[in-house]
Amino acid sequence: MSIISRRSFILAATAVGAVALAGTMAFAELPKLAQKDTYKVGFAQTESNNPWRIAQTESMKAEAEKLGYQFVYTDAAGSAAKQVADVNSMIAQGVDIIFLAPREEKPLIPAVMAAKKAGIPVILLDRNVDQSLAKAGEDYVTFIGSDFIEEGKRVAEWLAKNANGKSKIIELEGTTGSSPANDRKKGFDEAITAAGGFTIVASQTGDFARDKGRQVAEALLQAHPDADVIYAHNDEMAIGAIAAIEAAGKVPGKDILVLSIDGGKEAVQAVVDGKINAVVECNPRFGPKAYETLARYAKGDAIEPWVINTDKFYDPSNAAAELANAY
Ligand code: GYE
Repeated sequence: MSIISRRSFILAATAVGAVALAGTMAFAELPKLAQKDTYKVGFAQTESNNPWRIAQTESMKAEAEKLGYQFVYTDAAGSAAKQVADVNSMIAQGVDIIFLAPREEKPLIPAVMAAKKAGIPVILLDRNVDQSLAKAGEDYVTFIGSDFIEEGKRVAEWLAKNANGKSKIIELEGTTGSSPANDRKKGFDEAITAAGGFTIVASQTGDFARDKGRQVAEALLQAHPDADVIYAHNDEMAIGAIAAIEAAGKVPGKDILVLSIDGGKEAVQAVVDGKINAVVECNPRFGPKAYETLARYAKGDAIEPWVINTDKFYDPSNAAAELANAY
């Protein structure tokens, strides 16, 4: 190679390298958010089939209105594929930021990556994505939500103290592949195994839905007539399970203990009525925290990878007093 051609080779190689580097850097970097008086914010909801989801949407919408932000809302009606399409349509509409409640941990990864590629920051709300496929601070800004492992653990700890000899558990799991279902199971199963003396006789998904929860509880109560505890990953399935227990001629809360997570008004009332024994709240009022995080991010603050919501706990000792505050 002559000196000249060698030099131009090095120059060319450097130029290629710089382009490649710029390419990876652009891809590796989280999209920024400008500080503005108003924003066009997208909220991609998973479904609207329960009071928890309705309270969450209400909170996101009301707070956006209060701040004078434009609110672009989609409801995926229980379909991860629709939710991916919803996020793509928000990208096409040029929203400033997307709040995404990923229905399941893996199928929403392409949506997170598409927004990132389009230069639109994403904040995950209430559910998380698979941590081996996308990361806070790299692919999305942060995850705002409860500690689901802790929620499951709190249910197990209450049961270990208050079981009074009851020990055969039917577990009604949330939506398969969703972070709250995975983590509420993990937290509960580990803590109940550690407590000792309990058996999970069956564990099956009720998809976080009332009617599915009732049907699954009905079938599992028939298959396991000696079951004396039902742990449901959310209120809707717990309320469905109450109907199944009554249909089986048993008394919910007495013959069969019922434990739940969410803490909506109907469930807290069921605690007052003695049909549910204990509920861990999962706070759905995300609005204030969501937009406060948006503002901090726009200001250039370093955002923690997980903005944790704190949850209350309801049992017969406080349910009547707390009823008015439940959503
Ligand atoms: O418990 C349930 C809802 O993702 C934490 O999803 C949320 C859960 C909540 O449909 O009721």
